[in-house]
Amino acid sequence: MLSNSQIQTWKEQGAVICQLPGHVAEPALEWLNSNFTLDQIDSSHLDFGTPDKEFEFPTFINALDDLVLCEPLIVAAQKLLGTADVRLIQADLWPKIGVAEGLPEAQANTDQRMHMDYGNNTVLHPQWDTPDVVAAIVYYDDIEETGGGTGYVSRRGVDDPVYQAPFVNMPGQAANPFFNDRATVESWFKKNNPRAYELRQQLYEREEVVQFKPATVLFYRHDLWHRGRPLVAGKLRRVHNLAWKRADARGVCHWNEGFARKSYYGKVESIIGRSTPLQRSVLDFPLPGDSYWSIERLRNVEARFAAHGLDVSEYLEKLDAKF
Ligand SMILES: O=C(O)CCC(=O)C(=O)O
Ligand SMILES: [Fe+2]
Repeated sequence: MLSNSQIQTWKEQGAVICQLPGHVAEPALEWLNSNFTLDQIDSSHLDFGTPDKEFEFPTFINALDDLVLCEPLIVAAQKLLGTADVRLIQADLWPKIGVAEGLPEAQANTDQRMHMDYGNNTVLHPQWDTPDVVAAIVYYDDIEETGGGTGYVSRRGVDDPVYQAPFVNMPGQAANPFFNDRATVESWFKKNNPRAYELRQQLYEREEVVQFKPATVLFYRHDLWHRGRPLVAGKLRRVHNLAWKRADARGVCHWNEGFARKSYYGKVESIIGRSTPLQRSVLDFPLPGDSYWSIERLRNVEARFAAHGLDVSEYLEKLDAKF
């Protein structure tokens, strides 16, 4: 899904846009177009994320869960992070609805402030040369109809003045108050930190906009300047926000609730059972050949999941290869 030059673009500039293969996106699109339309959703929910975490992975809607665990996305995350061992840390499907212009509310999500996402995903600070996380937005609608393309600012090399660490010139960092709304945030910076205000004005001037159609994917970094932009009033945009970390990343937190939490009813178990080893690995079920595995450990997970379709033969073969 990603060429070498696209991988380079992500590493150097912070973002790259591509298209999911049709056969991967089709079942999710069909499900969404029948079950997740304007008249079927709570139109009063205007914030990020699904209400009550309803569409956080695992949703037990196969078309959605299969998309989150599809191999092309995992392979892209592996390539971008430069490691075979990646973990899913976020997967949430959420609606954004266009609202008619009104007085801005400080925490409104409609016309977001420029920000980076690392702040509520890690207890540390990102380092540009060694990215730990790749985030993605999968779009299910057409910008021509809905508007609301994500805005982002490509990094222009190591000397780019807006990409000089530490990245604290944003709400919620270094004791700056947290507001979501652009107008509220920029009037605060203008008054309280004019230098940061000037820098942030450059971000808006340099903003590029993701032009999406159904199954477009924006891969971005948690240290990319970006923001959500207003939709056409009354229109619905549906997206999946996804993120993976390197298995050895320090400080990076899990966004979703623990994936095992809804076990016991056969649904989580069936995801383990029907997935491929690569798909399981993003849930921290070690890959075949991983030093974690022993005969005993394999027999135990087999006892737990064989009734749900887990076949451990590939893990056993790789285990034998070690001796
Ligand atoms: O809605 C979008 O296009 C981006 C949202 C975003 O960046 C966020 O909520 O952190
Ligand atoms: Fe964001």
